Amino acid sequence: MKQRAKWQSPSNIALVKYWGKKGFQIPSNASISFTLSNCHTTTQLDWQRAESTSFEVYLDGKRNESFEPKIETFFKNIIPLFPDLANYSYTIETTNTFPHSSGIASSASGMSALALCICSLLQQLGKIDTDFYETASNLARIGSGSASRSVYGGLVEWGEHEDYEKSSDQFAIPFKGFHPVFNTYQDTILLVHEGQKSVSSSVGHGLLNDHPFGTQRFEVAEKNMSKIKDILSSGDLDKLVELIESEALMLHGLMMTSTPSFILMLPNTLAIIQKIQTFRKQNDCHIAFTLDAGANVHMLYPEKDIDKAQQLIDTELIGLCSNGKYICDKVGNGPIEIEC
Ligand code: 2P0
Repeated sequence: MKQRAKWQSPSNIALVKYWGKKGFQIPSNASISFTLSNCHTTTQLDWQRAESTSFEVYLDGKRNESFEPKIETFFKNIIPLFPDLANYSYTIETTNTFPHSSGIASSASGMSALALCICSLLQQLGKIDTDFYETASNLARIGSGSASRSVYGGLVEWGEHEDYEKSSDQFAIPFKGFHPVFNTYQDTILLVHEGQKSVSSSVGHGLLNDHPFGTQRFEVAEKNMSKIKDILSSGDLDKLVELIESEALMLHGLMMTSTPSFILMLPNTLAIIQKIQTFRKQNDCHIAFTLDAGANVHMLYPEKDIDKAQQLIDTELIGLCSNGKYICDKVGNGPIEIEC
């Protein structure tokens, strides 16, 4: 039997943000994201029976020992769930479609791709007795919270919330029944800063412990999850724009008001935000922004606004991007298993 699995798995962009944990990889509030299409990781996992667990990680064909401790920690955390995983040595070969230096987080796509490969191994061993993707999402979460949402296409919810049936802190679920406008939603990622993020996600999540506005944030996030469910079902884009921009600014506001504080926006981030808001007012469209924990801007818009968005980029935004760079992406269908 072949001792290899290969999966392509996408990144995602959160609309209501996960920021803050209660306990080990348990989110302080539920979150919801669009799965992307073009920004993805492809990972091949090879395994061989061995006396003890060992790892070799290759990135773009080159051994990358700096990733190996993170992978080792990940396996240490999932082996208690699936003890058979301890009986192998692993080779992990991974490539991303987006450049490493772009400042786009690869943990969601990378950890979900690896989790899916591990699930293929577990399936071969006959060790998966619940749903394959639910197991993959659970393992991906243990590697990186946002990765739990990357195992499904479309819109994906993670975290227990009373308005989302079968929602769980352990794994993400696909959000069904959304308005068709979201089948073709666009995400243009405007690269303001290429390079490493200045605050790691573990430090970032930790900032919410004892944060002066932490409790309020988690309450607002729970309410925003209720609101966005209605918005995504009805396709009310005016309300969507208002909610996602507020979520993005709140995320950054929380980082600005924590101890220590972090300002992750750069002057061009703010300039882009203002250009987007002014253009929207003047051009009767639904082009909006959201932000990750960094300086880059995700410009989200429906397919009907593609021409306007391109005009905005060409005339106003490209000069504010690092080396004029931006990445065109859109909602995607989720991971793909690759023959190998
Ligand atoms: C999100 N982010 O919902 C939020 C919004 C960034 C900003 O989840 O510690 O890499 O690996 O569970 O998932 C980034 O944090 O954190 C993140 P870990 P993760 O997408």
